[in-house]
Amino acid sequence: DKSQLKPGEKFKVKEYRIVTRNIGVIDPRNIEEYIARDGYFALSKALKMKPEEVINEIKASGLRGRGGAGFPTGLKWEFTAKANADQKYIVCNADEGEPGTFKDRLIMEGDPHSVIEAMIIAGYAVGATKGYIYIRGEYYNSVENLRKAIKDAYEYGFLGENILGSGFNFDLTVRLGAGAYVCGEETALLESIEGKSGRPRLKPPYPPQVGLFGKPTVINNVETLANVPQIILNGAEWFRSIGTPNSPGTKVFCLVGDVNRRGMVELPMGVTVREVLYGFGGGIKGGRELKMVQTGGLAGTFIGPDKLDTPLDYDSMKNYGVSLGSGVILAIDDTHCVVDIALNVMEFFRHESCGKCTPCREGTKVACDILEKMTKFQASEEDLKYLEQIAYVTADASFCGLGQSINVPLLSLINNFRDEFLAHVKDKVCSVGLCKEVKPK
Ligand code: L3W
Repeated sequence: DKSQLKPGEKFKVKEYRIVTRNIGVIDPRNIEEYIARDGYFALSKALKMKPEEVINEIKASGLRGRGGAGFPTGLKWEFTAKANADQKYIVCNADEGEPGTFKDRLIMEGDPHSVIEAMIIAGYAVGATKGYIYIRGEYYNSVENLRKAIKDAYEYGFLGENILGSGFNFDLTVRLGAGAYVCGEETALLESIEGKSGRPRLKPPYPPQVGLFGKPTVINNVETLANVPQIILNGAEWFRSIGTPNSPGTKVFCLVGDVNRRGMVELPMGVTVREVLYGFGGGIKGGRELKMVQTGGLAGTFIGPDKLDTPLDYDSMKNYGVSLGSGVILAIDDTHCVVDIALNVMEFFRHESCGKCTPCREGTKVACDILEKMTKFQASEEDLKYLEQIAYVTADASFCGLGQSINVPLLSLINNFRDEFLAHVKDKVCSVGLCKEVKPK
């Protein structure tokens, strides 16, 4: 493969472990091993600071949401702190449902206390006394380890009343989701905690103003929270010395697909797609040609091998049309058909659409119908044009992020591989021989 490193050549980028620093190092079910690695020292330090000083430290660090959207964490905390209410909440979005993403699971399994410690710090900073971790029900080991960690944290006086003699109280509960992708959308998640069916709310108002049970609520992703104790301990300046000016810190990437080594790796923000794929993935399986890479999860952009030097940070979408998202890097070799991939992606969204709004419910269905016709060589050029229109309309008119993002994977596939789509509709040819003609009934 031409993109591989030359013999003896080394990648400059090295693993940098902040949120994964304890994973595989400590026994996650033993709180004393966490404490021995500076665990709960950040909480102790934060409780001696003023709440606004804690928020200012997080703001100064430049930490941004690691679930995908990259919203500044300190701002969310500040909005919630400034909101007037008798009750406020901290919610951890642990409903990791993005296909190919498993970083939050491994963080919660391997270092549950880092998330718990961060939530207590967030509670102190914004004036919230209750927290919920909303986690995928299928994540059995994470759920078990979190529950054990919460029980131990209560026993050691890190949770409950008068934490470390500070006068601050904080309670934490785990809530299990039932596997609906849309429940990872923050307002659907809130509905689900409230015992309703997980369907998104209209935004604004945003959760920091009107959140759980109508009260001001901070919602942060697992990986975002796991950064917090280290920022409080080491300071904003230390955090800013890693990554890029607009995206400080690290990102945990999940490498999946046709690479030699699949798995999770934490790297400084700004690392390139090539460095992740070849430096850590060890290149494409079986020495085959790389056909494309999808970054950012199933709602992310498909890019061709010409864009491998794109840096991965929160500006990459704006500057290079490449999404960072939740950090998935999916490698796809030349044995795959683009139409089949597009159908696969759209089937996922059709299945996971909650049905609340018509554009998403119907748009994903129509897109699947057209793509299925293409795989049977029954579609026309008009159908391809209609598919592009459906992508725009669904994205423009859908109620929440699920339907609003289907244009990204679909149009990036069509724009990068238009010839292959045209071959299916005009010449009735599939370059990899996967699609076969089926006569309409
Ligand atoms: C207060 C304002 N808060 C925005 C908050 C908002 C939310 C956050 C981002 O995520 C990502 C996408 C995919 N006052 C505010 C405000 N906020 N304006 O900022 O909001 P938004 O709407 O930009 O994005 P989002 O819908 O929360 C979309 C990624 O999520 N995704 C899937 C991710 C999956 C995982 C996983 O499985 N672990 O992370 C799918 O689309 O990358 O970038 O909190 O309230 N004026």
